[in-house]
Amino acid sequence: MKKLLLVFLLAFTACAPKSSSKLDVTLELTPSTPRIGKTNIVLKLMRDKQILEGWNVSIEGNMTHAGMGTVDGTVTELGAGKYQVKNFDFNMSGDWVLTVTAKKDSETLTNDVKLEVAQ
Ligand SMILES: [Cu+2]
Repeated sequence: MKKLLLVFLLAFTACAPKSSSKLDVTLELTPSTPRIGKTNIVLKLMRDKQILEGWNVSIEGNMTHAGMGTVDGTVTELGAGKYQVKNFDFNMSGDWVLTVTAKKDSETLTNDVKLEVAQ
């Protein structure tokens, strides 16, 4: 009986949702219309209308077609909910998805931002 209960608990743990919820991301790009090349990005991050301060933030860019590597950026915190990514390398034109992830303590928030990069 005890063994059965343990199996049950393990199954429950595996199905529990991850600590993950919606991250609101606002992008400011320089140049403001993204095109191929190095781009400076300022991310404004909020959750439930609260700015995120002191979070560990990462960004990863992927294109929507197959056969391309991901592009990473180095994120530094500016304060007041803003985080900067210098020289993010949009190395091809077309449809991109930027996955922004913010971690603090045991929480992980993430969201995808879609944008089109011109020639
Ligand atoms: Cu591509």
